Parts: sequence; structure tokens; C-alpha cells
Amino acid sequence: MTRARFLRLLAGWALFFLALPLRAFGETRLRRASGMAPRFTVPENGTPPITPVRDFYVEDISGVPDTLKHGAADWTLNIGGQVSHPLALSLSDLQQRKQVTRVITLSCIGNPVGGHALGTARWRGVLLSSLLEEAGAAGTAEWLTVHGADGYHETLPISEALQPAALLATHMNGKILTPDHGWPVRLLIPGLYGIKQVKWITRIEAADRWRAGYWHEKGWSREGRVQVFSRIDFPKTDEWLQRGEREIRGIAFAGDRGIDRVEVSWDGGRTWELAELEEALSPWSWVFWKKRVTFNRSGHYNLMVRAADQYSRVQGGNRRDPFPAGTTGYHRVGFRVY
Ligand SMILES: Nc1nc2c(c(=O)[nH]1)N[C@H]1C(S)=C(S)[C@@H](COP(=O)(O)O)O[C@H]1N2
Ligand SMILES: [Mo]
Repeated sequence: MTRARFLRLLAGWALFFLALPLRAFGETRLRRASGMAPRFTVPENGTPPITPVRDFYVEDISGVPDTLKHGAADWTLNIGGQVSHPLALSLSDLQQRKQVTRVITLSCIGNPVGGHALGTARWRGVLLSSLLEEAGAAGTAEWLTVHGADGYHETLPISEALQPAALLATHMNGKILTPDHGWPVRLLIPGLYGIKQVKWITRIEAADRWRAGYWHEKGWSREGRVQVFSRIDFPKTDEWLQRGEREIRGIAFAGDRGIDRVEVSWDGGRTWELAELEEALSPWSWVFWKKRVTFNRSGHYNLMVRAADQYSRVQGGNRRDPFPAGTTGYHRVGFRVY
């Protein structure tokens, strides 16, 4: 080896080792910025219309707050700020108000393509609009900041909070909320991602100023509007199917905008075929799609799905990271027929 060649090699290795910590630094920075990690499991036997509480994904910044781990006899919900009649409500005050039930799908903004960090439940509670009216918040205030007992807070436009299905929920699928899903009270506002759906609520403040929430400070979306999402549940990746007639299926979701259509493609997105839609459980829930397919030929198949909402906004095809505004991109499944 010549001296020049040796020096060049040496320089190359030196650069490589110098670059290693830099690269690692870049990656942790990215991970810290986007660091949302919803916990979910993939159901074995398909997706039921209503997600059982034990299978419902969980996401929060530091778990159930200590103050709520052993009951909450003295829990109070304060509604204040720019209101004419500040309210301090106990849990029984809240339960004496008119109760409504809404089927609403909740999705984490960190849910990946094909992911299960979304679920649908029957939420029962009090309409947020009725409490805001009672407190006289509809005047000058434009924003609502909602605080959780863990220090988490989020701000949203009052107009969102006044929509007819926005709920302060105390019950999920007919039972009192479990601690990890926000007992005693959590927010549910159709159309918005989970970042806005504050759990363990202690205080709601009407204000004329917007305030950055926990995830927005880390670079996530300010509005948190749900993107059009669709997923293939059957077949699964690498599954083996017997030849013959089969029903492929999955779900689609677009927040409060409703699903207009779902299409599947077998050729990587060159051509699309309509799938059949089941009736939505509610205007705020996911929709199930299915399609009867006859597989005459054995071999490998690639299936892709996309959806459009009722405003004809077609799901984006570019596979974008969930950070910062929710994922786009088509779910693909490769499987075999024998
Ligand atoms: N108080 C509080 N509320 C919170 C959070 C949190 O960390 N603290 N996380 C939010 C996020 S990011 C999501 S996706 C949903 C998840 O609700 P779940 O755990 O009931 O599924 O709660 C939201 N509400
Ligand atoms: Mo989330």
C-alpha cells in the first residue's frame, strides 16, 4: 500500500467515526421531537365495530396521575376564565346533568400507516356546549384551554367545543371510564386527533388567546384535524389464502367528515376498484369496507387501499411520517394464494 493510499484510508475511517455520534445525535433529536408512542395491540380476529375497552389503545405523557390512582372523592371540574358564571362541578353534579351517548372513533395523531392506535367506543357524558352555555362562555372568548390532572393541556377554538357531539365523557361502552382512559372525565371532540382529547380533566378555561399545548411545543400540529385514513384488516401481510372466493375487508376513517368511498388497487395504484361500504355507526365513527374477490390464480398478490371523505378529499398517497400532522400514504398488504 502506498503512503498516499494509506492516508486516504485513514482519513476516511476518521471521518466515519467522527460522523457516528453526529448521526446518533440527529436520530435522538428526531425521536425526541416526534416521541409519541401509542400502545396498541392488533386484534387476532378482525376489527369489531366497537372496540372493547381492554383492546383500546392508550397514549399519554406520564400515565395515570398519582392524585387519581386511589379514587377522587374531592375531584372538581372548574370552568372559568372569560365566563360570566364560573362553575365548580363535582362528579355527581356532572352526572345530574342531561346525559347523552355518542359513538366516536378516537385516533392518535401518531398512528402509523396500517396502525391500530385508533378505536371506536360508545361514550356517555354531558355535552360540552351545554356546560359552556351554562357558564356563559359564548361571549368574547375565542379559545378553550383544557387542563388534565397530569399537567397536560390543550387549546382549541370554542367553535369546535360547541359542535353538537363534543362531549365531556364519564363512561365508555356502558361502564365508568377506566383510569388509563381518563377517569373521571375526558374530552371527545369529533374530527380532531387524540392530542386534543384531554383526559383527567380538572379545569376548562375560556380565553381570548391561544396557547401552545404539550405536543405542539414539540412540533406537532396545532389544529390536529384527522387525515383520511384507511386500513386493510384481511388478508394480513404474508397470509396464505386458498384459491376461490374471498372477502377482503378493512376500515376507513375521516374524523367528522364521513367516508364517501374506498378503493382498492392490485397493481400498485395504477388502477382502482370501488369497495363496498357498510353503514357508518355514526357520523363520527370509522366505516367498514369489504369486497368479494375470486382468486383463480395462485401466486403473490399486492393489495393497496385508499379512501375519500364526503368532501371528496382523497387520501394522500405520499407516505408521510405521522409527525407532525398525522400520517398519509396507502396501506399495502402482500399475501399469497395457493
Ligand atoms: N391529560 C392527558 N390527556 C391526554 C394525553 C395526555 O398525555 N394527558 N394524551 C393525549 C393523546 S396524544 C391521545 S392519542 C389520547 C389517547 O386517549 P386514550 O389513551 O384513551 O386512547 O389522549 C390524549 N389526552
Ligand atoms: Mo396521541
